[in-house]
Amino acid sequence: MIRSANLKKEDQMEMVVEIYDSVDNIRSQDHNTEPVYANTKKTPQTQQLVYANTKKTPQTQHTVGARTGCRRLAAVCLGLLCVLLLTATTVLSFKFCLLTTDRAQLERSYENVVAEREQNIKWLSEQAGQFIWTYNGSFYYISKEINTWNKSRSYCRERGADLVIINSRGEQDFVDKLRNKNQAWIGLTDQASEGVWKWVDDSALTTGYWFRGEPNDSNRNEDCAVSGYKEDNASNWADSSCENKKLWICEKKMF
Ligand SMILES: [Ca+2]
Ligand SMILES: [Ca+2]
Ligand SMILES: [Ca+2]
Repeated sequence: MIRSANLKKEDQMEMVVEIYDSVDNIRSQDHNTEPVYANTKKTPQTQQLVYANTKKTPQTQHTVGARTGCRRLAAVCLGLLCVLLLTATTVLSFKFCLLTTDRAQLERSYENVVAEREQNIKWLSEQAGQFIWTYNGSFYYISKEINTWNKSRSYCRERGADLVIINSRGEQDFVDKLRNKNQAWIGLTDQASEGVWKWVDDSALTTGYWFRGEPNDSNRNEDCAVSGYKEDNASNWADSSCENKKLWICEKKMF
């Protein structure tokens, strides 16, 4: 009887080992498969032995589930990272396009400045030998002869300049020194419309330094402005006949 009992116990152990192997194989193929003992015909004691002798405990099942969750989390994180990279690439590409556009505009501006500088240098070269005065970013030329207002202006324009436009008290003081107590034409006229004084760049007169009583359009024939009508007076402009002959002052803006 004892031998028979031992044999049965050995049989039981062999069955346990077989079941253990089967469970391992099935779980290795599919982690979601229910425990094998559920489909076996073994007794509860055998099932307990199966669990007791196999390394796949419920804790191991939780570990497998946790690993699956980690993989899914990693996949989600990788997807988010891809989206972030794509967004960053798009934003950087857009900014690169803007920078490229700004650089092209800067290059065009630089080319314009260089062209203007070369033009000014050419103008200065053409004026070499003549007496050139500078003030506040402009070059000035005071004539050594006299002429009518229109011919004086033509002289300036033929040299890339124009009759002087006086924009400030400081520039008026500078012109006063330049003309050295002589009268000189300035770039101000009301030939286009009587009483409407405009500078030669077609801008309106805002601040004038007229001598008292001027402009008076004497004999209805005074449409050109002269500086130095009355010396020793800070306000010394007057209108005069454009056909009178006087010195003139050209201004060439550098900026
Ligand atoms: Ca000026
Ligand atoms: Ca007039
Ligand atoms: Ca007058």
